[in-house]
Amino acid sequence: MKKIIALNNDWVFCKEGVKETVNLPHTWNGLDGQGMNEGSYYRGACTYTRIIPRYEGITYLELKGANSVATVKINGRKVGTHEGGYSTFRFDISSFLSSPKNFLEITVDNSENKKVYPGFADFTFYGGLYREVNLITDVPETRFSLDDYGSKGVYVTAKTNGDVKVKAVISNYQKDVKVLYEVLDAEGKTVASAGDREKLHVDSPVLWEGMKNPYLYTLRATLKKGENLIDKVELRFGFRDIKFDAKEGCFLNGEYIKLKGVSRHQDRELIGNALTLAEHKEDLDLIKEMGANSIRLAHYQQAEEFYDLCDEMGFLVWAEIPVISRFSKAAQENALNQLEELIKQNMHHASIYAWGVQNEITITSENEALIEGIKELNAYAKLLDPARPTTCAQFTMCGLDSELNRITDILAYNHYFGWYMKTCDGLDEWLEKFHAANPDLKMGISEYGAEGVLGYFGDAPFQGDYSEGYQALYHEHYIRSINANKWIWGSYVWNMFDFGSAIRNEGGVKGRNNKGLVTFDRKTKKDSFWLYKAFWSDDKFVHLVGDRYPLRKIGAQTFKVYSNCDKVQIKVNNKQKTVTAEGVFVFEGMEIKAGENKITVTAGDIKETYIITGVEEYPREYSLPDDAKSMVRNWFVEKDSTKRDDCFSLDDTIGDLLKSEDILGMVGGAAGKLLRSPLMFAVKPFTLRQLLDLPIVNLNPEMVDMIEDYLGTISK
Ligand code: ADA
Repeated sequence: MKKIIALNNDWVFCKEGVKETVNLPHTWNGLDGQGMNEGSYYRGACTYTRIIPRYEGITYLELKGANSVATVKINGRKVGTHEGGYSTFRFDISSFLSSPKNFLEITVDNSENKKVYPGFADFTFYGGLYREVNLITDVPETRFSLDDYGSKGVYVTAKTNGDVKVKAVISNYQKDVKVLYEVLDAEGKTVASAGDREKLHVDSPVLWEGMKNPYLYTLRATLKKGENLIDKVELRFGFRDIKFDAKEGCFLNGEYIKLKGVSRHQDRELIGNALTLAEHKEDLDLIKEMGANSIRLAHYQQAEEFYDLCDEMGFLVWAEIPVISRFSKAAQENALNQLEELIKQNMHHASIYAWGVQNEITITSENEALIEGIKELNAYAKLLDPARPTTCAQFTMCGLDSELNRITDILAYNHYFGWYMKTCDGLDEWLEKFHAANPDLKMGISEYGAEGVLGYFGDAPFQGDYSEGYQALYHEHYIRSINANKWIWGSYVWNMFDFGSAIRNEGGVKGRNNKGLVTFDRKTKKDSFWLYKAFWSDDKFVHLVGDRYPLRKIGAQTFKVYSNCDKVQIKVNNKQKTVTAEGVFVFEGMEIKAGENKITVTAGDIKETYIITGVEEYPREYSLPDDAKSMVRNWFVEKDSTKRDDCFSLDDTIGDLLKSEDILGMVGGAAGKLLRSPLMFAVKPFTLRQLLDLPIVNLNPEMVDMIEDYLGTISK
């Protein structure tokens, strides 16, 4: 029988000639990947070395995640290379363990690599051996394959009628080896078994019903020689069925369910992606506390234990590969490989309801090769797992009539109306147009969010002030619009947690995307966290918006409370008011006096008390520092205005714009079509701005602003 030996301690880590002893999980970008340096973060090759003993028989080396290209050598001989930073992979090292002490060297490289996704994205590509490394010893000659894309060599799918389908890849099968499949219920009782038939049946199975009842069964696959057990694989799975309808939304086991979701990156302040079970668990507890029932695990495969916990807790998970931002033909093979690893390693998880094949892949261009590439990925996902829908996260500018909207089974859009674009109303206008144009498409919202940096506070938050107050207003708008449109099957806040993005320097914070509902260290829940809790959770509470800011201006003030109670009362000094509402309770005209003020918020038997101080003016530190003030621009848009001066704008003529291939590829939808049409030759002397004003173009003003932003990224 196989034995797993953890190899997590006492590695000698070497970066640019400097050596230190480290334990895994480990990344070398925990600090510099989060803006804690001058300039950029280290992207290059580093080595991890240690001695391993000789093992008799078949021995594998298993790496649960190495970002992003890893080359393994033993005693100086190359064992193999793995490309892609987020999946499990293994090498058979039996023939390399030649002496009692063997020198194992793993080179991990996170430098830019055109052949490996992700190439360009708004998150830090932390380098390192950031998950466990194991030795698998005593591997039997005949075994469930350890060579099938990092999987356990056994695949299971189940239907709500009790049918279970198993597929096993067995290495070196010999006739005297007996295969046995069994299904065990949650108490460990065998409820179905079959010889080497790959079909089993469980009578009246208990369904996996998301958070209502995340009931899991175990498939046990064993290999026996005579009475000797030689190999065993156990996979937990659930009986469940998920369906999507373009008008009615999502159904889990035939019952309507709105997917109330958040996205999650796998990193944390100071430690980067080198996470342990405790951090994974804490993230999930926070997500659960807020009342979400779904998680988009953006933008890549996450830790096995995270999917396990999602199965147990009942979250519905969107899992995806890092095919993001910029399509690369050179990386297509790697994309297919990462997809196969993701699916083969995870297809037993009841929580995973869809495979995501791309995110915002059209931000720099939309062309034939890209469409074909995404079609190929989609078809491959369907081939590997016909039972699960495929999905994708479209860039806001992807045209309503784009062919890309009709590739995956379901789809979703990322929208930042009200953040990268001035007002939230753009969302409602877009939703209406989209649904009218595509009543048959099953559409969700894969991302939406606004920055909320702790410390900034004012009485009238506005777009671009980076305050939690504006972030909360933005989310108030979105959650209401999402709830008002039943046809939207689900949505994902971008993001549950602030995360590392070394390319960023925004809102006075370096190296971080501040769109989290909870801070990077997980210690502070921003106001928006409580807003979602008010709409999504049944666990009763009241939260005074801005309660961490102890100063208020003297005079009549408006207070806001988020709560999931029906009726909330506020008492400011001696004056009290009661409001009945859903989620958001607004109390106008509450008098604040100089000095100390006592505020009490009550709903039923819940009572919270706050002391605030009345002041003439808010201190300077309550607002964005002057040197951090600038227009909010999307993360991939050139922010340096002097550089932007050399770039195109809406005021360039069509004739000049048409000379640039980049521009032709970049402007999608109606405007793109228009640009490519022969009609353009007639209008060469006109500026793009004049053209976009034509009624036939019918773009909302926010989209026009965005086009201007993109043009500003292309040098003339
Ligand atoms: C994109 C992208 C995300 C995210 C977001 C943002 O939409 O898909 O990775 O970082 O931008 O915050 O701007």
